[in-house]
Amino acid sequence: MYHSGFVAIIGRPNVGKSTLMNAMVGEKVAIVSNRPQTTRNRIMGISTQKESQLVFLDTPGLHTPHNRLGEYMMQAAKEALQGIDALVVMVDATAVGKQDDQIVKDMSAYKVKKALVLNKIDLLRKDALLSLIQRYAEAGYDDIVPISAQTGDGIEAFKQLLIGYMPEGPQYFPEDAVTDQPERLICAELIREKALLHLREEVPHGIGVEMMAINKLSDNLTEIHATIYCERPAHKGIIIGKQGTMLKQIGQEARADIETLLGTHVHLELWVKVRENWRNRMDDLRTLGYERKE
Ligand SMILES: Nc1nc2c(ncn2[C@@H]2O[C@H](COP(=O)(O)OP(=O)(O)O)[C@@H](O)[C@H]2O)c(=O)[nH]1
Ligand SMILES: [Mg+2]
Repeated sequence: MYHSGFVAIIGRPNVGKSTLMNAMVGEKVAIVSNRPQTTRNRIMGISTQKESQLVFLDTPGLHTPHNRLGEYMMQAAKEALQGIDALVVMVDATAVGKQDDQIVKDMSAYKVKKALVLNKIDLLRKDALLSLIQRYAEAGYDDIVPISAQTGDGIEAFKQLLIGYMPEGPQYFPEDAVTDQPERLICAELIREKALLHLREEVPHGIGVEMMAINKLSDNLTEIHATIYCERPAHKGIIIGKQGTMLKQIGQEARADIETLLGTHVHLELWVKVRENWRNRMDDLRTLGYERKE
């Protein structure tokens, strides 16, 4: 008997949804950063066992959109909820607030198996954890599960719990599949992750990465050309940095991750261009990979 199904991970930005999915999959399929709204697409992560397959849907954090990119992101989060077999609602156990309570409440109406995950317990005192479990005891979830997605604490047990939620079903994806994201999109995301890591304040939110070319020069060498878009001329200077130091740093770190992903040496060329207001322009959203899939 094979068990399988789709599991959506929902919560506000920055609670650790993408970190959890990567931990479940055992590979980095979604980028992670301490900036809200790091994840912009619905990203699938697949975990295959001998007698089961879990297909996770990582989603952009639930927030109030301020531009078309934000609207696209919320649409992606909503669509992830269609046809799922289980729902994981996640809160950051160190920073629970009204927004979380609202999401926990809204999602309790879904008629599927539901787990409420309290993440980041590596940062939490025991008594604080216990009072949090009490706070949500009557919220209508099948299980309340404390974990640390980052250290891996509780992850294996949680995976077994989710497998128990799954109905009988087929193996949806080949056993070596880890994501539905094309390689070129993951490369673009890894570059964006490094930019998020190093850039301050409002610059990161306005960044988009377009892959211009991926050329396999040999079995052991891939050449990649990519453009980082930003919304203001002043941001371009910040991204490039003094004598190009910032761009060099972003490029070096992205290259290391891309080499792991592709399993070849990588020659990475980065450009920076200004595209004002791209987050509100449909054609720009499309070029940067934020496109409705139907
Ligand atoms: N200490 C700690 N940090 C975590 C944990 N899970 C995620 N984080 C951090 O929280 C931030 C947001 O994580 P991310 O997965 O991008 O959150 P998302 O926006 O919900 O997808 C990142 O800096 C992560 O490294 C955890 O269990 N413990
Ligand atoms: Mg995320």
